Amino acid sequence: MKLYYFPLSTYSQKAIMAFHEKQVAFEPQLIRLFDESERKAYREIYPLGKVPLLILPDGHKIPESSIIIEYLDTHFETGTRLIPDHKDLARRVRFTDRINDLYLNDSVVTLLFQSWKPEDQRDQELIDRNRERIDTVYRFMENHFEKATWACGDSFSMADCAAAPALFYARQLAPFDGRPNIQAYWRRLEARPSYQKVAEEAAPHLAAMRGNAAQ
Ligand SMILES: N[C@@H](CCC(=O)N[C@@H](CS)C(=O)NCC(=O)O)C(=O)O
Repeated sequence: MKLYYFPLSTYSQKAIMAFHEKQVAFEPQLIRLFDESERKAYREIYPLGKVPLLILPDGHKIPESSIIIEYLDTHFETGTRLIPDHKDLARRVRFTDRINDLYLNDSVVTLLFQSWKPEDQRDQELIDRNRERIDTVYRFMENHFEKATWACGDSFSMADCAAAPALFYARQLAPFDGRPNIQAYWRRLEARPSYQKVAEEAAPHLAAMRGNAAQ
C-alpha cells in the first residue's frame, strides 16, 4: 500500500497516526506541497491535489483521512481499534472526528496560512471567525475532558488521531494555556507513540519551514 503524504500536513499526520496505531506497514510517498511542480504532477494522480491518498496494491485509490482510517480499521485486526463495533459509539467517534476536522483543524490551518501573510494583507474578518469557531470547540473540549480520557471516552479512537495534529499547531496559533483539561489531553496525545513518530518525521520539515519564513 502506498500513501501519498506530506509530513507537515495535519490530515496526513492523522492518517499516519492510524497506520502506527494499527501497526500496519505502508510505502510512504512524500509530496512536497510547497513545491508547485510536485503539486502539479500529483494532481495527475489525484485531481483534487489533497493529501493523504492511499493507493491499494490493485491500484484502487482511497482519499480522505477518515476514509483511509475506516479502510484500515475494517481490513486489519491488529493494533488499536479506531472505530468501535458498537454502533452508537461508532457514530460518536465519527461525529467527533468531523468536529475535529471541520471546526478545529480547518480553522487552525486557516490561522496558519493567515499568519504567513504580511500583516496588512491578512483577512481580519476570516481570522476572527475562525478564532471564534476554535473557541467554541475548546469550550466543548474543556468540558468533555473534565471526565473523559479520550475524545469519545475511555478508548483512543479515530477522533483522537484527528485532534492531535490540529492541537499541535493550535498551541501557537490559538493557545489553550488557560484550559487545563485540554492541556492534559494534549499531553496524553503527545505521549502516544503513534504521535511521537509523526512529530519526529515532521520536525526537520518544520525547522526548514520556520527557517524560510524567517528569511
Ligand atoms: N478532508 C481531507 C483534507 C485533506 C487536506 O486538506 N489536505 C491538505 C494538507 S493538510 C492538502 O492536501 N492541501 C493541498 C491543497 O489543498 O492543494 C482529508 O481529511 O484528508
